Amino acid sequence: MSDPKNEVSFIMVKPDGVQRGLVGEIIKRFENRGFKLVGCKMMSPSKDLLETHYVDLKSKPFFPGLIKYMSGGPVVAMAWQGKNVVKTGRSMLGATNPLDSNPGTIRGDLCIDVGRNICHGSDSVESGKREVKLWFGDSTEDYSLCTENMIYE
Ligand code: 3AN
Repeated sequence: MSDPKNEVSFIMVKPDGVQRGLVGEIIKRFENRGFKLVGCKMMSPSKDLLETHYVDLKSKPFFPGLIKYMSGGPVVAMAWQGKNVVKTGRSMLGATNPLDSNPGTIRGDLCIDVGRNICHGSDSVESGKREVKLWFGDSTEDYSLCTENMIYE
């Protein structure tokens, strides 16, 4: 069985989050929790990449608007690693519709519109692997090369 401490989630600050200067706030919450940033890049994703990323939503009426919004400026794509990072990351982000997100979550504290919900987080361990591969290929970092581990005993 794979080591749960190696679980990865793809977390993205969307164009509205970048434009509003919320990159540091979102990174801070994941770092403070104890997760490890193993991949990070600012980029303007191509339409092809976005359509592949959101392939499951292709039939939704909001799909064209979603691709347009996500193409509206640079994003910060990140890979985060740690125990239960997918499920915990989703609860840190809050519900898809910010109006349903609890205070204390990223969306519950920082936004109000489902079409401008500032961040993305993988919704399953399998999606985490797929999305990190899609956005980073094999170029994430390996903390096993560090001599000290400050999170787990
Ligand atoms: P999540 O991002 O929480 O995993 P998904 O995967 O269902 O939610 O939706 C992906 C993105 O599509 C959302 N983050 C949001 O930007 C957009 N979206 C989802 N539902 C709606 C909706 N009803 N109207 C407009 N945009 C939506």
